[in-house]
Amino acid sequence: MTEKIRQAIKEAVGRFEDEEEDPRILVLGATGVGKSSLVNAIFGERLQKVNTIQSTTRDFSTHEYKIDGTKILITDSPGYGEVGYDEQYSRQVVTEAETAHAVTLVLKADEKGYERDRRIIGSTSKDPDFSLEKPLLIALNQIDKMKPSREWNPPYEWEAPPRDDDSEKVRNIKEKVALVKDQFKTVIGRRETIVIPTMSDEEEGRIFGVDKFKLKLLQILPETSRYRFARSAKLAEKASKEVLEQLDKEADKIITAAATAAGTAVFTNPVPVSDFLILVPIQIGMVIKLGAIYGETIDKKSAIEIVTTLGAGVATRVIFQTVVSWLPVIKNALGPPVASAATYGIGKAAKKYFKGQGVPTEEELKAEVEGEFNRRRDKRGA
Ligand SMILES: Nc1nc2c(ncn2[C@@H]2O[C@H](COP(=O)(O)OP(=O)(O)OP(=O)(O)O)[C@@H](O)[C@H]2O)c(=O)[nH]1
Ligand SMILES: [Mg+2]
Repeated sequence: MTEKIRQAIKEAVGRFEDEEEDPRILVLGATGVGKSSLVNAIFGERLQKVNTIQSTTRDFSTHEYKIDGTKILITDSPGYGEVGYDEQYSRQVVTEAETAHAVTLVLKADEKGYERDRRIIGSTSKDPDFSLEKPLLIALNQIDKMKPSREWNPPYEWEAPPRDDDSEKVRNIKEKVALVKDQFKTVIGRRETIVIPTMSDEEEGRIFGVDKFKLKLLQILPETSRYRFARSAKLAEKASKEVLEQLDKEADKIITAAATAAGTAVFTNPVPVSDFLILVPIQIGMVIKLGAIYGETIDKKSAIEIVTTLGAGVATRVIFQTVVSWLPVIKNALGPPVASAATYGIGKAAKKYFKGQGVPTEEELKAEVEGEFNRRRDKRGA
């Protein structure tokens, strides 16, 4: 690898890091519903509290945590306090939500009504300063307490439509999820409500739904803090097969978006093959994001290492020359389909690597790259 490439990779990693923000999550919910337990279940024992920052509002406080070098900011809601104080409380929620990247609400599954929560969410939603873009992510926690409460036999498949042979527990969970969605839909206005049943008591082996809650959190976080969250929450760890499949889909979205961006980058001017370095920032960004999805932290040193490990699969002059020689195009210029296909190939190689499945063979890689090249070319021709 030449010094020029090494330098380009370092710069690209640096730029990506500069654009990232520490994830800031607002956790609402009454006293004792399990907010702290849920936060612990999300990040695991590695979460270390380093500081408490006084929030801008009177009652809320923001806790600063560190996990493997990443800072996570959690703003905790105090119990709802005296009755009659809800309007003021809601104003504080609005203020806290302004800086939050995601707003979550924890409810206890074995309660009814949620009058207080609904009143507060209702008036925050009506507030013109409240951002309409953020969906409300609800953890319907302590799902183990739903009837029959003595039964605990997960996994409970609560997402499928109701079936005649659902167990009593599954039926109750399905009904409750639908009910809560309804109860909050009426107060929340245009925003989306996502309800995920969870069990967040740290008692070994009893956690449920937290993997899905993490996935949803990833999806609602803005691009700028999503990957720091992903790395520290280790989404793939202890995830169900279903959540792992969803993560693969997230990875594919990242690869496709980068492949498109690479095509766009060379669209107006096909660039000389020797100038493929213009694609390094896009490809490095893609590799960092893919790493995050599968729980890997990538700094400047490891980016170079990964790029070297992936060998044939990565943004070196060699792969570009190889790719270009495979493809039936003008050999001295890098057109959009070539840029896209090469980026796609790198993405597929990186995904495989991060999933712990090694690196693809040259044949596998060639098939991916050619397939993508043909898809892109056909689309452009169409
Ligand atoms: N059965 C059951 N108990 C839970 C669950 N999640 C939390 N708990 C228990 O509920 C109690 C309260 O949990 P916390 O996480 O402290 O609740 P909190 O919302 O942070 O409470 P405050 O900080 O006081 O507002 C603890 O005893 C937890 O062990 C759950 O999913 N199921
Ligand atoms: Mg707490």
